[in-house]
Amino acid sequence: MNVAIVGASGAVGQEFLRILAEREFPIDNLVLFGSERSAGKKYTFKGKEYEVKLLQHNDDFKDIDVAFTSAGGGTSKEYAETITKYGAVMIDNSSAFRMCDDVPLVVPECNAEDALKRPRGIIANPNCTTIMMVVVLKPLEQLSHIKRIHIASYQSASGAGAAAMAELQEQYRELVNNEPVKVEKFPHQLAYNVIPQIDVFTDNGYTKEEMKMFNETRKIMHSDVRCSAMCVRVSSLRSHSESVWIETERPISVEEAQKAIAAAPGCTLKDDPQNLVYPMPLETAGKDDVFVGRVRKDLADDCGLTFWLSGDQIRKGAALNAVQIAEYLYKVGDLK
Ligand code: A2P
Ligand code: 11C
Repeated sequence: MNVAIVGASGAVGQEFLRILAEREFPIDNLVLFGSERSAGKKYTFKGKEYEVKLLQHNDDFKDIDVAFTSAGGGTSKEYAETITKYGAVMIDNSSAFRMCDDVPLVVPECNAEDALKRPRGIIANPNCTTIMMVVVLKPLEQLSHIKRIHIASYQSASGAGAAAMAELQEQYRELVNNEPVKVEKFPHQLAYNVIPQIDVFTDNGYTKEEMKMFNETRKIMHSDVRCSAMCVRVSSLRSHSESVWIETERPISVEEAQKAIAAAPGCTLKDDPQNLVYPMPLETAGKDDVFVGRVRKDLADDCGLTFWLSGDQIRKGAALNAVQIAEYLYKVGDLK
């Protein structure tokens, strides 16, 4: 395969390099792209150095089979045609195309085969918070249809990119040294704080991040489920966590749910509260699975179940999910 990474210098871009190497993705040629800020910089992949090329409207994608793009929605929109013109499959991590009818939105554990129908050559990678939730919802939906979801998220700094992670670390240093705290990447100081806002507000009082959870969950799961989300930024560095309440058509017991989650691809059950065992971002960072614990009945709803999850936002929430999509296409012989 000839593979391109657009946004190679970013948090997700760097994770693409690690994951493609770890999983031995079959790469003949690798081409890295960025803006003027990183063009010319070198990154090592499997012991060989690669220089970042400037992303431009030219024929650089002519021989590319698959392009992983994670350089923001504006860049994806501007370059989609350039990238896909000669048949490259663009697996796009931005929100630019997710809700387009002619672009599949894919989490391989849920709807891998949707990736096969892509009239524009684009496959969208969902929002990280949505990806991690649907991986766990899938085995529960198979037990009984999920009608309603309430979710409160605890999202790490990494969701806002590499510079935001550095800003959080810098804020703690500044506070310890009694220096003024710089705030650029978040709406407020994040160190020693939680911020009940991710992305901008929409007209209904929800943020765009919260509306992504409503809309993307329905598209991925092919479901009429309604999802009401409260998305919050916390000071963990790279794993997102979520408290999820679901209402199903028939009541699901805790044991039934635990068994289904433990057996589901991409999920690890870590649910032993008596021994203080439940997933936490410090432990799930750097891992592939979504970790689930605190499974219990919803005391406010006879058909309700509630649980806690935590997973690495940069891996399963972004780069890993995109690579798994490419692996699926490769496995079924659907890459050019
Ligand atoms: P660059 O560093 O060259 O600007 P993060 O999500 O961690 O903030 O990273 C964003 C990524 O998107 C970076 O790799 C950045 O590259 C890339 N990027 C942003 N704008 C462009 C652009 N116009 N063309 C190419 N890459 C871009
Ligand atoms: C965050 N979930 O944690 C966001 C980042 O739609 O891909 C990813 C935004 C998106 O800030």
